[in-house]
Amino acid sequence: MALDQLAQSSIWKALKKHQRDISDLQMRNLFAENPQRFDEFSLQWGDFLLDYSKNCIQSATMTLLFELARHAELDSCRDAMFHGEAINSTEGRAVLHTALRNQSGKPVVVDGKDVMPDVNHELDKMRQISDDIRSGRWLGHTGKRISDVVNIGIGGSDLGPAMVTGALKAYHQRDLNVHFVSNVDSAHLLDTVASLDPERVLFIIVSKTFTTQETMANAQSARRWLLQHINDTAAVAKHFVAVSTNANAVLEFGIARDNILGFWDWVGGRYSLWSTVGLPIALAIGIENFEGLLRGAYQMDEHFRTAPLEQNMPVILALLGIWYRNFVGASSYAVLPYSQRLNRLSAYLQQLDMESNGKSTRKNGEPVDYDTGPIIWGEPGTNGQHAFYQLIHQGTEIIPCDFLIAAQGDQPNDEHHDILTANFIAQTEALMRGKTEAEARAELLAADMDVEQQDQLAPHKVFPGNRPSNSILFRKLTPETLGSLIALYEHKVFVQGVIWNINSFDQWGVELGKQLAGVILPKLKQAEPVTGHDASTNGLANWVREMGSS
Ligand code: G6Q
Repeated sequence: MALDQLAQSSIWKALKKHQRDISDLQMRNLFAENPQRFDEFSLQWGDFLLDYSKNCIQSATMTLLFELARHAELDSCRDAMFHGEAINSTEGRAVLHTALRNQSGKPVVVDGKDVMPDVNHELDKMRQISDDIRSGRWLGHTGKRISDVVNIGIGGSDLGPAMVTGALKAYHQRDLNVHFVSNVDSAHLLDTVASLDPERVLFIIVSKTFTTQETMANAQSARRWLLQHINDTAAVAKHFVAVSTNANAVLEFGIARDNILGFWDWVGGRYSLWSTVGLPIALAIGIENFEGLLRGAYQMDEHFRTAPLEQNMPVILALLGIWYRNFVGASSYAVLPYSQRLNRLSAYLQQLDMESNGKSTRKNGEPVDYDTGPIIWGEPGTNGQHAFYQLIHQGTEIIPCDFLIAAQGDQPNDEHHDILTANFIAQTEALMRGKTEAEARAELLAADMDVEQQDQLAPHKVFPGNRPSNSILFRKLTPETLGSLIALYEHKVFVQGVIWNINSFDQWGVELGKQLAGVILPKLKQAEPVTGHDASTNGLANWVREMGSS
């Protein structure tokens, strides 16, 4: 297959050469020379605007990148995903999070069976539970209304729902609080339940496999906590629901069959917030708003599926990412939402992107000979401006950034939102323009500094500029726009995986640590010293055995 020789392909080589040819270009000059640059390198879609004009690119760059996407046969790979082919080759699974938000009324067939009736059935069950809890019809064991929901899950069973629930705080039902416990550190569960009334708590145990060590430990502890306060095992039926593909294990845990929501092996953990894993979201914002989230994602799916590559937002974002990773050599990528409520977006995208594309083996089992997924990181603006932006502006590495903001805040006439927006726009301008030595000197002169002081300070006040950013704007942070935004990144990650010819849907890299933790755990409690590992591992385990018990 052509992609197996990606780095030797003529299009790859053409991009390498092109990067060398344009490496001296300065974006500030490109803007000065071409007043149409914003029109040329921006895209409006629905309530979204993507401005990618502040990138170190020319139209020839994009032409070559689109050719790279065609070389990778992106169209047919995309269709294979939407049509339910087993594109997760190492696990022999289809990848169909798009079916969970399919609003077309058309069937989606996996192994000869339309999955949509099952998808809608589980959504109906979710609607029932969500409506019952929110309306107060569902009562706890002692007859009290549920006031607090504690979601227990980790990784894909935590990050997406936690991020979305936080982002849509404006849509929360006031008398129902939703909490998330993921870490096996008991502080997470204990701190969360400390102020809760057990008679009013509903625990959701979310685990695709229902075998994950951390989630099982937290679920058992939550059960014990409940039964310490309500001394009747029958209470579990009113205070626990589970979301899992492993119904037998859930039943064994003691959760009633009626309280189990299912999903399917063709939903990857980090792509599962659209499924019943989204129950805490539905509880927080109501099923209608949850459906709004699905609708927004569906609209982005349709855009991704049908728009020409040149006007396709996820494709453009993906190709720009490839440009910086493979041709400019950027090893990290910052996601900077100017929204406090999106404060978990970067953490969520870390998993989505790094677990999907942090791979060095191609689909055919051969090692890659090019870089793949970058390090994804970020924090909300403006906080980051007072912390790590220094390095983005004046550090030695190029860090491409996505800046995100809603045009409207939640409050009408909100001066804070104007300040937020001004900072957002100013940062992208500052990164692009930089500050020349002449400009720095002129400022110092205006501040009455003599030549000696100017000589001393000017080098520190120079900003190289030419630092790339995408600006992603949307009208308002609503369930619909958030759904579209998440789907945008999902498809971006997909496109990059296609070009890198890796399987974006497995995660073997998380297995080894899990295996070894299972071996070490019993040894921490054994009477005799730990041996049989390397000196460091033995030493750590033995130090903890000693210090932990004193
Ligand atoms: C996601 C990963 C991983 C997974 C967790 C939780 O794509 O597979 O983050 O979601 O390990 O797994 P369970 O849902 O099975 O507990």
